[in-house]
Amino acid sequence: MLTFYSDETLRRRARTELDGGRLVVPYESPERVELVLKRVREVGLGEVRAPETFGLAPVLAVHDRGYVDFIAGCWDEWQAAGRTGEAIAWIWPTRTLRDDVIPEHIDGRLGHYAQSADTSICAGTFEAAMASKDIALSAMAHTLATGEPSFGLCRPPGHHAASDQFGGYCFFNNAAIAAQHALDEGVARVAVLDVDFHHGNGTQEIFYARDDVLFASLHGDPRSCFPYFLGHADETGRGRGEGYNLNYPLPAGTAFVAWSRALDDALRRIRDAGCEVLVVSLGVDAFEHDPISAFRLTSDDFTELGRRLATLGLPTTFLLEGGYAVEEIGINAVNVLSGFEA
Ligand code: Q9C
Ligand code: ZN
Repeated sequence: MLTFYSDETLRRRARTELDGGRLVVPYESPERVELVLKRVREVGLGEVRAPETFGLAPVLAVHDRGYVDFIAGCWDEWQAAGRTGEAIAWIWPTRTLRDDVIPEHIDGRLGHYAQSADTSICAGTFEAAMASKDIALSAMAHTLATGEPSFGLCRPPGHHAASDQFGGYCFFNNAAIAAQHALDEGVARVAVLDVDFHHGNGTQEIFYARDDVLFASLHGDPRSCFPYFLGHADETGRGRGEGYNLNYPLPAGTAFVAWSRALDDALRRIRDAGCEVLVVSLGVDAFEHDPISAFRLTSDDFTELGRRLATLGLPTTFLLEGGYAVEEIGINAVNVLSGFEA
């Protein structure tokens, strides 16, 4: 299987994440992709290729123009305001405030475009996000051209990024951008299967009212897990999108037996919907030792996940999302890909 990778993703090296009232070194670190790349090479998964550049048009196909401009200019604006730390949102248009007038001040704009305070913006964030979506697009382009599976070593991840919001370490929604690209190339219906521990709220929001993308997500129940405010089972889609959004919220402590029952149901629904291409939002934070998650998948379970995905027989693009047990991230991500090819 071909892997797409770029050093440009390493240009985001945030120093701060607000975590339990402290500023810590972010869980979403540059070494994550370096370790996965190392494992790809160790097991001889296949060629590692640099991405093509696709520009902003495919980003603007799923994200709001004002939002993209904000991500592009935030760091400069923040520095122009004389700030020394990284850009962190701290006020939001919550229930009792107005959200229809976008502020001019950088602090207000940050609150408008942020969904959580865990994700600081620093030098290189926009450049890394651009490289990440180019990796996703290149992987999808390869799958479309050849029918062969591909792996996009995306970083930063994407699935929490909504049409006009960043958060959960995500800026551009790589999976949504790749799925939309497939549609624009003539595919009639794409499935996005999100196996990251966290609900893919951004992907859900982007495609919620549409029937050309089936979104299915297995995740920690939002009653007790990030992102807390989306991902319930009764979110089934809107308008013509009704029935094309499938959430499988699962309790903390879920292990592979229960997890894979939800997986098999999602695979059946993907089959029944006649999807022609599969995008896998491949977070490996469902791993038993993930430091910020609560499922109990083992490294071997990830291999079995890959095997079951292959039973769909669809052209498939895997895009890296979360996974923070840095020691094992390479093993777990590559186990899925090896299982798929077995
Ligand atoms: N600092 C992905 O897996 N956790 N994002 C915040 C408090 C947010 C995870 C913890 C988790 C986001 C792509
Ligand atoms: Zn996650």
